[in-house]
Amino acid sequence: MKNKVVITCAVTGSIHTPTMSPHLPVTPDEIAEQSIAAAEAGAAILHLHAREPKTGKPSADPDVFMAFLPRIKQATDAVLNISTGGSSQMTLAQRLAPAMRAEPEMCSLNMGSMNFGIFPMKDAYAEWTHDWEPGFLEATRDVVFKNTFADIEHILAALGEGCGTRFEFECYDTGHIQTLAWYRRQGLLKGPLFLQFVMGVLGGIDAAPEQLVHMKATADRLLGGDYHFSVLAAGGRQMGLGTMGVVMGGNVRVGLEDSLTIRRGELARSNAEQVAKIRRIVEELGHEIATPDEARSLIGLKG
Ligand code: KMH
Ligand code: ZN
Repeated sequence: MKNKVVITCAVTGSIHTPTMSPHLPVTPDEIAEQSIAAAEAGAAILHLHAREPKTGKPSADPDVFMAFLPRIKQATDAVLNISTGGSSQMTLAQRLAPAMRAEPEMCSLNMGSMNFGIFPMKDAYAEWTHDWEPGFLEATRDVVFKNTFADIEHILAALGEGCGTRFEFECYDTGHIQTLAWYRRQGLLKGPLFLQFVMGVLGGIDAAPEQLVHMKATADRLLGGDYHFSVLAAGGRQMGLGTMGVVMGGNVRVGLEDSLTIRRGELARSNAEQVAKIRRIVEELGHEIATPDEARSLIGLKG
């Protein structure tokens, strides 16, 4: 029997800037409100970052996370998934601090080091950062989003073994699936694994249907049946490739972290609007969406 479809909503992220959309949640209140509405609209999993309330700059401060996590937990039963990617400008210790404090059911785990191209968004960054950090964006051209084997093992030990957290394995290219399969063969990972195919980040695989077929074929070959996948396509391919992933038997991630629009040329007014749209598509295709508890049992979360 086909599993129900797990919708993840990535609520704010660290890539988009407040100058790109007035609807991007920035303060703890805004993040909490939009997360709760996204869960009510059908998101079983909420993937969460934090931002400095005044500037909107990505924040790794556990206190900022704790200003919205308990509120979301109290108002919904959604799975809370805390980013360990943070932003490519943070150290690993900074990236892990919020999750080490919250000990969530789920965290992201980025499966390889890479270039991470945010410099094409230069106008929005110029407008946003001019007061607090001139030259910020140009400097990111020389930054590696660092996720070495040692980093991955550290996260698995600290959060996986230490806290019973399970992971959204972020795979930005087929090589990341090979790394995941290697750790599985070493006995460091217990299935079923939950893979997020991250498509369309400059530096990773591009967001094209052929590439999604290739990612899925690679995962099938290297992981057998011991995994579930979800599709995240950055920017304008979000809904199209997400839908294709569902048709291929997978799950889907939406949210303003990954795309600011609801359709070409039109800003989404909220995360919930994107969740509601993908939910309509999923249901029109004849699938049911998973509740948070159904997502927990699919992924083997501690609950
Ligand atoms: N920003 C996305 C492309 C993370 O938070 O660990 C990937 C992401 C990384 O969600
Ligand atoms: Zn993220």
